[in-house]
Parts: sequence; C-alpha cells; structure tokens
Amino acid sequence: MYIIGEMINASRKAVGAAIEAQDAEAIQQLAKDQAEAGASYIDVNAGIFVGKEPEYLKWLVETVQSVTEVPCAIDSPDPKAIEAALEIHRGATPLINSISLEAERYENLMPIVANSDLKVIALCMSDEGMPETAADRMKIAEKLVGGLIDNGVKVENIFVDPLVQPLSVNKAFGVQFLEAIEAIHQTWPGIHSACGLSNISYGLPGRKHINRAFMTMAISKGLDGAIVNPLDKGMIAAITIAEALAGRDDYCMNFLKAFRGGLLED
Ligand code: THG
Repeated sequence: MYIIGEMINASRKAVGAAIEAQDAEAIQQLAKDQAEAGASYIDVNAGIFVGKEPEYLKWLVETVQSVTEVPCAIDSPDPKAIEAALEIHRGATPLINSISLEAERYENLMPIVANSDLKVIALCMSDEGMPETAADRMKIAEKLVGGLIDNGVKVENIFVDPLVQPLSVNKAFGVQFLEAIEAIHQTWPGIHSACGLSNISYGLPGRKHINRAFMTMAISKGLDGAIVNPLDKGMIAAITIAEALAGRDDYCMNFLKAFRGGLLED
C-alpha cells in the first residue's frame, strides 16, 4: 500500500497557523513522524491560502525535504502552484495530486506530466460535477487515463482516485466507490489507485472506525494507495492485515515486521 501522509494540510487548524507563521519546526516534526510511520509520500496542501498558495506550497516542499528523503505528494487544484512546487522538489519522484477532467486543470497540468516520469493522481472529477455511480466514475477515468497514456505517461505512474464521497449523504456512495476500484484494476492491469479515504465518514461520529472498516473493504477490491493519517495505528493495522488477507503479503512478512516494530498497537 502506498500510504500518502495527510497531516500537512492547511485545512487542519494547527497546520494552517504553522504555515502562516512560517514555523518550519512544526512542519518538519509532522514530516518526520509520518515518514517514520511508513508513509511513501508526504502530502503537502496549502489550499486555503488564496493568492499565496504557490509561495506556501514551495515553502512546504522545501521544509519537508530538509528532514526526510520521502517524496512529496503535491496537493493542489492550481497548476501554477504545482509547477512552483515542482521547481524546487529534489530527490525521489514526487506525486502530482492531482489532474482531473476539469478543463482548466486538465489543459494546464497535462503539459507538465506529459512524457515525464512524474507520478500522478487522476481524480475522477469533471466540469459536470461530482460522479455518483461507479459508471460515472469509470466514464471520467477512461478519459483521464486514456489522455495520460496518449501523452506518454506510463500506466504504472498513474493513480486513479474514483473520489470518495460521504456515506451520510447517500447510502450508495461506499458501494459505488468500491465497484469503481474493482473496475479500475480490471480495466488497466498495472495501474494504481488512491483516495482521500476519510471523506467516507464526513458528518458521522466514530469516524476512525468507519475509515478503518472502509479501508479493509477497499483493499479487498484492489485499492493500493490512500491519503490517510499514518500516525493512526489502528488504520495501519487495518491496512497491514487487510493486505495479508487479500493475498498481498508473502508469508505475512509485512504483518510480522509491523507487529514486531510496534507499528500496530498503541
Ligand atoms: N483525493 C485526493 N486528494 C485529496 C483528497 C481526496 N486531498 C485532500 C483530502 N481529500 C485528503 N486529505 C485530508 C487531509 C486532512 C484531513 C482529511 C483529509 C483531516 N481531517 C480532519 C478530520 O476529518 O477529522 C479535520 C481537519 C482538522 O483537524 O480540523 O485531518 O479525496 N486526490
């Protein structure tokens, strides 16, 4: 599982304040903690700062990279902010989060990822609004993945995000997402998937329990990437055990390693 650590997101109050105060230490601590917990990417998001997003996103990348080799997931709907952050990103290949079928985003980001080795999340959103069914999600995914491949992006560098929507809004949103994950992995062997998993529990109590159960179900459909809190040991346990049960862990080696390393229990 590609764990994309979600903690450095300006919509979290303490992080928004740290960014505004240019408190590098606070950001560095979050980067180190998530890297140690096993994150494959550190998501950086300065989306609440209209006008200042490119500058702040750049600062986040520099600050994270001063303490860890783990690459960033550059999280912005604004191609200009992504471009600014990419200019100073060093080392292992970052993950662009994300391209979508929204015309402005698609047209401005495609030239950046075309014929590159960048990793990219293809988010199933279009100018026609949010997808509801698995079929809606696949319709967008087909255009996005087709476009990326036509532009020289390798299938193994693409992470399709079918968009998790709150179960409190529509009882079908969980199932429709899960069906989309299954269809994505069937349609494009070798592709990856990703999602902002905690959207599922928006508006409900006991969110961490819902998130963990949903993660388990999504892994059974083939999900292999997620934007989550790597410091939630219950979530890491759900991921590690679901992957073993799904036949993705030879001799339970990863499970045993995580258990012995104390990653699963508080
Ligand atoms: N898909 C893709 N990227 C995404 C999302 C997605 N990026 C943003 C978001 N959705 C995923 N990232 C986060 C980061 C932090 C939190 C949730 C999602 C978070 N939320 C707290 C909570 O839910 O309890 C509230 C914030 C707070 O602390 O105030 O921490 O879907 N491609």
